[in-house]
Amino acid sequence: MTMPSCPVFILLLQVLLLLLGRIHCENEEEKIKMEVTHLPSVCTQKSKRGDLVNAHYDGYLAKDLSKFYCSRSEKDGHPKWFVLGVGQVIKGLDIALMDMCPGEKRKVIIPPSLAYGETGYDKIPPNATLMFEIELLGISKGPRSLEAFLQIDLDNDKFLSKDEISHYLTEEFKKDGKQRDPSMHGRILTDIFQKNDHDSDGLISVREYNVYRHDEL
Ligand SMILES: *[C@@H]1O[C@H](CO)[C@@H](O)[C@H](O)[C@H]1NC(C)=O
Ligand SMILES: [Ca+2]
Repeated sequence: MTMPSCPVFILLLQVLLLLLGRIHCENEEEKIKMEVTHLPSVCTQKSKRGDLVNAHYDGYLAKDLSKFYCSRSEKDGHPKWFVLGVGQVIKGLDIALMDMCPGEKRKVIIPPSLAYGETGYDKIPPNATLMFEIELLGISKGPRSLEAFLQIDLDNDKFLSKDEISHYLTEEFKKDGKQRDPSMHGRILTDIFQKNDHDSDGLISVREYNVYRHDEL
């Protein structure tokens, strides 16, 4: 093997440094700046991916602080319910709302790459950095979280079959180790399908599972 000649070597080195520089810059760009503006003295739980969270958030354009969105004035000012970390809100908010206590408030600055990107959206111009004031009001997990749905949906087809729910019940019953009448399993299963399989196709869809049940609040 021959060594590359000196000018070629230097060129390679420069390209490498350039690439490293770019990666570094891109990482910088991706970052969200976060400031906790209120932390409650008691924190019962912290928000995480898959939780159904209830939050207020007001959005501003960072460049002139003009307000483009206010959850307090939309939908009669009811706070938003959404599943955290699954893309129901922009990426930046999905990240900024993680690890928050109920009652906590944050001020966050979100780069365009984690918001509406190079195209923008509606009132948001292209390449806009956004500022949000967020307040997490509540966290609801429970068996109706999207997290639980995905856990039950073994074949990942976004429908829960009787087999999948039956398997889930078996696993849940094993956890607490209590003796149960075997017929109870079947009764629960029948009950679940009666209450949730609204179109009676023998499968429970995400909507039927009611992951978004708080949407209309
Ligand atoms: C947005 O940013 C991208 C990448 O930096 C750039 O190529 C593009 O021209 C920008 N668009 C506008 C409208 O400024
Ligand atoms: Ca399924």
